[in-house]
Amino acid sequence: MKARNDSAAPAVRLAQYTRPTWRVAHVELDFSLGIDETEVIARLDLSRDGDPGAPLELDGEDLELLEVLIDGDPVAPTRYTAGERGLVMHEVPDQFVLTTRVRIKPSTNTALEGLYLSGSREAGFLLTQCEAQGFRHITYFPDRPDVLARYTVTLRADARRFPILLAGGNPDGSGELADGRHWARFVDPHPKPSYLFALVAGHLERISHDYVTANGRAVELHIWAEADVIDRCHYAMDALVRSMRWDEKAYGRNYDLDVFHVVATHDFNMGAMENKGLNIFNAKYLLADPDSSTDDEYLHVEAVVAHEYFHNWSGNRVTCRDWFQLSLKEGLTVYREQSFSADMNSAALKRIEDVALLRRAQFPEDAGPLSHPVRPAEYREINNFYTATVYEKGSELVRMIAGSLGRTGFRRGMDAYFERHDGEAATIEDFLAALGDANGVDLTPYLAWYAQAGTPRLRGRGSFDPGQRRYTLHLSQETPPTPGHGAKQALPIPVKLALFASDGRMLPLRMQGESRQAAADERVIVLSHAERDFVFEDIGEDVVPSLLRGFSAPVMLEYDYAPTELALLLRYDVDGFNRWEAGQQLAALAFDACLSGEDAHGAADAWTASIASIFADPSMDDALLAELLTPPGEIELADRQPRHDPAAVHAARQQLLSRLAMRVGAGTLAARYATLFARASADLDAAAQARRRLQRRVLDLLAAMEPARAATLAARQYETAPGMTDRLAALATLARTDEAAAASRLAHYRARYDDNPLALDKWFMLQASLPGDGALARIQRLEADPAFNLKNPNRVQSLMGAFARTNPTGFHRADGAAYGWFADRLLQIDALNPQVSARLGTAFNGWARLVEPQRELARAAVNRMQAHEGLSRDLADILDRVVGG
Ligand code: B3K
Ligand code: ZN
Repeated sequence: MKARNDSAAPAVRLAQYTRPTWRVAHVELDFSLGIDETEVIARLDLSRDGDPGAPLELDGEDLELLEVLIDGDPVAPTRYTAGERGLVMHEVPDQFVLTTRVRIKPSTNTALEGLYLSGSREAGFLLTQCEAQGFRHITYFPDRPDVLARYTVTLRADARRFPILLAGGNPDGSGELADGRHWARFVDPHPKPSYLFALVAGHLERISHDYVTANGRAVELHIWAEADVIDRCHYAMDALVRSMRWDEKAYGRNYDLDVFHVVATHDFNMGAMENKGLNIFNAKYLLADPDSSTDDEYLHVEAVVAHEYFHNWSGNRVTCRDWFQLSLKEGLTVYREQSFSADMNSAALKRIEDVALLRRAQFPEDAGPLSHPVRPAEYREINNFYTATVYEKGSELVRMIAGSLGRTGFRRGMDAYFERHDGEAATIEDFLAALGDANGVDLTPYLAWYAQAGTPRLRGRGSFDPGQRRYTLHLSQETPPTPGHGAKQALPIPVKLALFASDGRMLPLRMQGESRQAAADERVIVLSHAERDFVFEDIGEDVVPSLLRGFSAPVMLEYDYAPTELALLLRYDVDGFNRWEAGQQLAALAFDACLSGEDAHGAADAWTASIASIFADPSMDDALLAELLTPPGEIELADRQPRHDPAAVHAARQQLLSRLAMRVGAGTLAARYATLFARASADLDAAAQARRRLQRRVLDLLAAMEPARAATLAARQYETAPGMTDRLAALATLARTDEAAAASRLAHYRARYDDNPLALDKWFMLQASLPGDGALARIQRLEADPAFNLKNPNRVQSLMGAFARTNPTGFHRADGAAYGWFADRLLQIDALNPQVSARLGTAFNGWARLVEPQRELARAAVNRMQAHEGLSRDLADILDRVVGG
């Protein structure tokens, strides 16, 4: 499919929302499926909703129109216009059945939006992806989420080439046709928007499970995949069953069809898709086996399976009125998914990982030119708004609101939301109103969080008055300007806090004006204005505040802690998240010391000493220790500097790691490594995962100090690894410590996993993230590998995405050569798949903060791409925003 040459398309604005003029009560779709050509007959029961005389306007792109009928009668071509964007018909009745017949071409659809082919012509299968606006590539329709219709879908296809036929809804008959074809029909009783439509057709195998919902419905669960990978779907089935039970318990939500299908594909633009009754997954988030998946991948499969399932209520039963409300379903569903994962695994670790992700992905997004509110006010291309801000920050907003209502209040509010808006297309205002009304509170102040971009800075300052036995915490907030939005308003910021005495005790918190009854030692205060003093009484000594416990609001905390104060929190804080956080802040101060070459306040010493003593503590949990041993990453650390100098940040962080290694001691590290290595197993329980996590960190630390010794251990670990987590970790350490020894293992891995695309992706990714000036040449060798393929989104992400996102020194080399190479590839990809090129294009978001000459060179690369003729709207939108065009 050619790139859409419509980069000048006008912006769509939230403020200009108008209700749909036409409703579709029922739609009947009839597909005659073929790889090169598919015919689609659509019968829409249309009725006018207001605006008499308004024409009928239906969306439709890349459709070959064959026939139009009104109430069964052919319509002369003079009565309609079929243009590039859709079909317009004047002088139509107020109520009628419109039938269209169109032809589409799945095999040339490289954008993977609409109906396309996954895999080869001979053996691959057909599938659809409609969110956000892919349905218009299948048939003419009002392709907007506030038009909800009931769907009846009939699929017809050659029975040998397409033995399995699936669409969303309950099965409603199937049979043979005279000409070697067969058919199957599906009826979905729940009205849904077009973006939730899906079909799949081809050779697929399945695993199944009989499930009975809490309210007594028998449901057949089927996971489908190609024959060679079907055995790797059992973990996903297990996760699906646990997700369904969890949603019944935690939210009282039951599944609502007789069947639920999940399908795996290797050709997918994103993670997965929650189509009603027929979820489609990128294989990366569905397949898992110990030999080829890491522990993190198991966690991702569990989380994404849950996420897509949870959408059945938060997104499908209650959908979005328009795409500006995207976070209504995505932020909420991420929050539900995070809560599920926290319940299934360690809640403290989960919180640490989620906040780390927010800081790694969302904070930089919000600090650069692509910054936008959780509910954007306008867009040129909606696919560019499936961002960390809409998803991850959106989830943090739900978490804040849930926290303010308490567990039972939030559940009461969610029940009210689902009840009130079931079968409707809702807004974020509706969500806040339902939650607020159910609890008798006004949540409208939180709307400002949805409307305002940028990460608020929360500044704190404490002062102790021994005479009055009083501690005053002064809090203030400020949100820096973001593109197009200078003036920022104060937001309600819930701050969960505790006060620590110097011996590590938490003090009772009685605030000024409160009675002397037993006071809690943790509480939440809300800063609603630009600044305020919070006064705590009966405080007999100076204290160290533990602020924003559990990361109670998505802000950057600026509190001028002395290294000794952070060391105290790192030692005593019982909030698992804040304990880790104290370590991160101390590590960041230690990093500053390494970068500047001066450690006037002894931060590096305080951090390494604290971590070394925790390391020696035998009661310490392996998983938390692994996290504590890991300082913030290069991207986060670079964000602390006024100018981003990737090479300097990398060197200073390496120095920080080697200082820590020296403090702990090579002997101690090697001894701990030996103990962990001796316990190696392929088990998947939490203890085994924690062991692997810690073993990896310990080996990496050793590598920072004694690379040769670490390389020997890594080589042995690669040879003996019982599963992928240990194998891949060993390979990564080896590749950083001994290039020659790594080369033979990389070749071995390449051959061993030649027929496993997901394992090969990791092979590309690992090498793409190796730092330094040699990275570009390595990448260029890798793209010559026969397994590299510009058409496959996973492969492109694992080479180019990993390079641009996880390899700052390699990507930002000072001669700009990597930018030039990247831009060339981006243009090639853009002609095939605009969603993928646009996503990669966001790698330039931070260009303006780079040091020279990188800053100028990055801008030049962006400008060169902008000048390219035929750029897609997707990529043009990203590039224009990146350079403020
Ligand atoms: N809703 C889909 C994402 C669709 C992306 C369209 N460009 C997956 C999810 O968030 O669950
Ligand atoms: Zn989602």
